[in-house]
Amino acid sequence: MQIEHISLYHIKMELVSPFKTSMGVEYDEEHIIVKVESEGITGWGESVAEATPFYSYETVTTAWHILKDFLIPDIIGKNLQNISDAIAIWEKVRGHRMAKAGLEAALWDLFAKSKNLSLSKYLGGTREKIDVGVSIGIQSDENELINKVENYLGEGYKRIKIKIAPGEDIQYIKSLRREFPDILLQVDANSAYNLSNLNLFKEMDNYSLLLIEQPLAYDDIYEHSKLQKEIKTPICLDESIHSLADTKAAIDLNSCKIINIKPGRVGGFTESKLIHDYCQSKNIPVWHGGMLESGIGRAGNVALASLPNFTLPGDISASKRYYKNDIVDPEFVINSDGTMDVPKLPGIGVNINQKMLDSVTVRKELFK
Ligand code: OSB
Ligand code: MG
Repeated sequence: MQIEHISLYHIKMELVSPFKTSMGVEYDEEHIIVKVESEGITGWGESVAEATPFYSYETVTTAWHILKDFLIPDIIGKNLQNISDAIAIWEKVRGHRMAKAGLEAALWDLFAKSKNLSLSKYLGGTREKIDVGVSIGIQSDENELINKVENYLGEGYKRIKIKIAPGEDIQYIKSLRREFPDILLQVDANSAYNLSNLNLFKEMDNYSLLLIEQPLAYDDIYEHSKLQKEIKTPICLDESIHSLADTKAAIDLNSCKIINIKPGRVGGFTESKLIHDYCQSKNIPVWHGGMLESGIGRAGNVALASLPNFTLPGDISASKRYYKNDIVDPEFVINSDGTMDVPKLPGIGVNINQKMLDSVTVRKELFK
């Protein structure tokens, strides 16, 4: 397909409530929306680099720079036969996976639409509905958390994930388990601990957690293997996994028993599929993480999570759990049975609400 125009939109969307993690508090989310126009078709993607380099070294500013100065010039005006053509061209750019993933996602949407296939079908998805959970930030006290969880369970969410940080961990887990003995519960530390906290993790073994997400350093695989040997609860890696190679290392070292896949973190849907397939061959379940995406990124996440080895509920929640108004139409909603419908229309399967997109855009640039 002849790549004619590419537009970047730096968006800033206010969260319905602040999101506190061991990395800090977020009040709004900044991402980059990527639009690719070719032969009368428009493809959309979202780069999940944030305003700050706290989850990843990438930021909106670095992703914009890499897109504008390297990735876009490499494909604009070219006739791409398939997505792997673009990936091969970008291979010389090391890292910057969130920048790549945003543009790659727009190409996936474009190619799926050109073949009149839903993105789910085009990616190899096999489900019409996916199981979804909710990721809850650190609350000011245990009662606040219990209230939140009660509300989300009432809306149908199948699994609860809470963020933890040193000093804001075991007491929250204990009180949630006391109140809700049977719910699917997991925790996410976002790298806030080290091996000296071993006793704390051993204590967590008593609360039937589904998994502990990224307890140790964001760039570690080795020490997680030491921790996993000492505890029964499965470790799930998020921050440490950027590629199929990282996945192989983590599985080979027994550093985790579960993998969180976020297309942004691993450079896109192509790498996500490789990780998904490899984990499936090794009997390692995967689930879909989230980056507080707008509906554009969320649509891609829902499509990817329809692949068969996404066997645990994802951090894919309804639009209104994040934002008062989403930039897609229809917005994403949760069914009362804790599932979300996978869009069936071609590509990402939702329309862009251009008025809403314009209202959250703080910077825009067109390339041709
Ligand atoms: O660690 O999974 C994480 C949001 C931003 C950065 C990192 C993470 C998260 C979440 C939110 O947990 C998940 C969601 O989008 O619902
Ligand atoms: Mg995480």
